[in-house]
Amino acid sequence: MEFPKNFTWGAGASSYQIEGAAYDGGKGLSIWDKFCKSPGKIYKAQTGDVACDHYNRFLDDVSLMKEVGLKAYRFSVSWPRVIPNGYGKVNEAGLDFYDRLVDALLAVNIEPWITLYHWELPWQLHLEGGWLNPNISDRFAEYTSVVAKRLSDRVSRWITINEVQVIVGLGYGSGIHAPGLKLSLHEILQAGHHVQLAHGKSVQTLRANAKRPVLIGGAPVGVVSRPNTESPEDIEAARMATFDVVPPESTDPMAMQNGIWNSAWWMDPMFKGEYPENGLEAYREHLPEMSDGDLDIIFQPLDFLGANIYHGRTVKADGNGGYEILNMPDGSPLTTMGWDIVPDILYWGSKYLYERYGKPIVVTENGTATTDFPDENGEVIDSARCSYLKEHLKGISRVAADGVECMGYFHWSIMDNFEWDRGYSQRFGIVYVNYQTQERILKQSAKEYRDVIESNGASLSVSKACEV
Ligand code: GCO
Repeated sequence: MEFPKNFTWGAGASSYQIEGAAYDGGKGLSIWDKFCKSPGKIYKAQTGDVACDHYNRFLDDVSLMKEVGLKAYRFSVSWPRVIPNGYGKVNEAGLDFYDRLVDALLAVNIEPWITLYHWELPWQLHLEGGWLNPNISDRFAEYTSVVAKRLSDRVSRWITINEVQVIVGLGYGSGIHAPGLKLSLHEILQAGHHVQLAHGKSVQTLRANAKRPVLIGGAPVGVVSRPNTESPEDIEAARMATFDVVPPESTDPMAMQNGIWNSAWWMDPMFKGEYPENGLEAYREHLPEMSDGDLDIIFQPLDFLGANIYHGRTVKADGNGGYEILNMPDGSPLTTMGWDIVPDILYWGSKYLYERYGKPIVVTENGTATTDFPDENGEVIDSARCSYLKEHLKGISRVAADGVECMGYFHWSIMDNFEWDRGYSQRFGIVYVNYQTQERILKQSAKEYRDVIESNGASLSVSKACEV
């Protein structure tokens, strides 16, 4: 099993999901603070108020990361912790927190990878129209400059915005996520266009303020397909499905939120400087307003494509030059989120994304929720996650052998955390968190991941799925 030299082995988490201290240290409110208090929105009315208390325990958590052998840690900065209202006055205590976190990571040779936006929109900005307000991209650039000025002397890996599809699809479309809006497709696409502009301006700001050479990427969710067989026809069908943009009235099972759940509409502007033809056609009645020059702002030079890939559809050629989406066979494995487990999706996803966009691939998220609990010895034997991890990593090794530039892999997540509308019901961590005591336990998967990292992937060739 071969992985590139200097491959970045990491794990990730996001601010609202782990930090807690929602009302401490001068932090302002975010749309998630408010949304979690609205009845009926979150599983058992749970909130991120305390979460993993990472804000107070980050030093211990960094020690755990060291124990796992991580080379890199991807975390997000909370916009309202740094700028409570979203613009204007900066909260020094908030910046200090990230400053100390960065120092703690560097002290043990873990490279910080910062995501500037993982869904914590300051509440004040929401009141002013949120992502629908055309000003928001300038607000985001201003916030970017505050963070960059403070941290870019030590941080050189940056991701602007996490998963635009989720921000607008679940936040402004289905209302499942904060701020819980159910808007028209036109408004969803308008908000999305502003997210894209914010991305572009943020990249410009990072490059202008960086105190050392930086690598910058975006992390849209990689909604990808895999071929049913490796026939050229099926491979082409899955490629086509991966970059299709379906019309709002489509019955495609993955076309949630009127079809915003796709890759090309969101990735083409960032990585190619244009909206895709098939999207302009599919959305022709709903297109966002754009100004001349918007696409030039959105299309900034990027150093890598961050792909968040957890699962995928299986597709075959339909015999007429099109594709057909297949149901998984009865009894196929599912995560506790109900997501199909199809390990070769990292192979196919990375391959298709690299072919189209030509950027080195960083898998910025991949992982599974499973049912984990400490046994009588206090150990958490998460065999399903061990298998998931190893089988998915094989896809990266294979695609790297095909010549795709693979820069890194970040397992989601370093620790169990607040899974948005699902509250604490879903455990994604390689570290178990007891939310009553805040005790952490390294799961079996963390130990096996340590072996993978130490051997730069060679341990994956050992056939045992999970050593107990
Ligand atoms: C996402 C988010 C994460 C989630 C993870 C599991 O990809 O949806 O980036 O915050 O926790 O994906 O759903």
